[in-house]
Amino acid sequence: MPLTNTRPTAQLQALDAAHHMHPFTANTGLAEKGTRIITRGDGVWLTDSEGERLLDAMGGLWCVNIGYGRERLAQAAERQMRALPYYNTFFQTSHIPAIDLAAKLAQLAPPHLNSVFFAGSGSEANDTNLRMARTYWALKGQPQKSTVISRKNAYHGSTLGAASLGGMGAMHDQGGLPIPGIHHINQPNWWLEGGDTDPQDFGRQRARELEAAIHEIGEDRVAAFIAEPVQGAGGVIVPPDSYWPEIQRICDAYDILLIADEVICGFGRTGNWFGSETVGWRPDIMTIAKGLSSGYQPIGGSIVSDDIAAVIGAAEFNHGYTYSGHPVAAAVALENLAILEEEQIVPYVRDTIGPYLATKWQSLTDHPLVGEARIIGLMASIALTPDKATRAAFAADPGTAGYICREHCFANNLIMRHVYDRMIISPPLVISKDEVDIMIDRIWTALDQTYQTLQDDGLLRPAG
Ligand code: PXG
Repeated sequence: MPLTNTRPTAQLQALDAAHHMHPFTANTGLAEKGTRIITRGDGVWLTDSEGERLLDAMGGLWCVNIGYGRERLAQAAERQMRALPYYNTFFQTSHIPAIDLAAKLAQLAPPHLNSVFFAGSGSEANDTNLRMARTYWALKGQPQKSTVISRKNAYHGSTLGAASLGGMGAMHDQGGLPIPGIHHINQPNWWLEGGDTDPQDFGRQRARELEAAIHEIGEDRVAAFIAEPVQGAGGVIVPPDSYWPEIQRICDAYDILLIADEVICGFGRTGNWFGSETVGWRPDIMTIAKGLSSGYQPIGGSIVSDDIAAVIGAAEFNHGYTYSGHPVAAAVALENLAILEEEQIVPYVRDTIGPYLATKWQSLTDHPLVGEARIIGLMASIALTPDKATRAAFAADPGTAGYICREHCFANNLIMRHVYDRMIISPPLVISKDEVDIMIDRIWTALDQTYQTLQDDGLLRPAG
């Protein structure tokens, strides 16, 4: 029996406002406005407590790759809960879902990555990676090789370690971050930071900042470089093509580990199983979460190279989470991977729906507000600008225009996010062509309305 909401929205909103602290939110302001309460999901569609249907162009939070409402995942969870709802893997025990999921991930991952350390989320997995990379070098007799290089505007999670690895200034400003031993280089965001430089030259320059940082810190003091194949939460920043091979060249030239954060890019998002394959990286560690279970259960992990597994395995790695490899989460993840394979969803993204969306996405640059449109697989972004020719920012505070656009999207029953003045999407991978058409239609409507609002409010002015 499907659950149906029978409670008044206002009552739910009041309880939410009184007791629920929302992540990344000014809760007092939200309490005054009231939350939109989501009650059901089916495919790419959500239903709210008023019975409105919304097209979820964000796939939840970049994670519902196989879409909402999959009965098979509910059944897998129920079966596993009845058989064994919980057991740990700490003290010489194991269980079937964790064993099968680790083996399946080893099969899906590049050939040299065959071992999995489970976590409950992407943040936890990146904390694991930080400790594992440093421990790896310490066990090899080089404890001073401990600095991890990352990028500004990267997102690697919200725990102390992961937020330090990330490059979000607003996060570092709160709680005394980053922790020591993390170094941030610039991101490959040509639209915002490329100036007059040719995009391909800019891509190479930004990659070579990694080499410069290694020289500055000293190769014998750098443990690893961590990066998303394509920055997601930073605004779906698809770098110029020249960027990725240069990063791989530099990682090969120096004795440092490459950690590919696949939390968003993994499990079909970019048209291959892993974003690393799409961008031609050969990582030593991959961070996974989100699409691993399509968000149906909280689970993450690190898939590591044979070399790292051998070195780390020789000693006791004093690290682990109560829910590492949780049997219900692992069983649900396995069912999710089975569906991704059976329905050939990864080739569908690469060969069918990705190219279909790409054409429509590029056409958004015909809108007067849209500067560049970038897309890779089924993650995409557009940059809003008051002047395309100069790639100008708005005179208003960054994010003002983006927020207005997001509000218009929401009012049109389309969930599309903004990162400052970039609009981003990451829809379920099962989205159909008809649904892409509806999504693009609603985006056009929201862009027209945004243009009108900006004009009415005198906000169409470029920054001086
Ligand atoms: N790495 C990447 C690349 C991510 O995108 C994490 C790690 C952390 O995963 P957990 O499971 O701990 O959340 C993420 C998460 C946003 C947003 O606003 C993005 C994420 C999380 C919350 C908000 O786009 N990505």
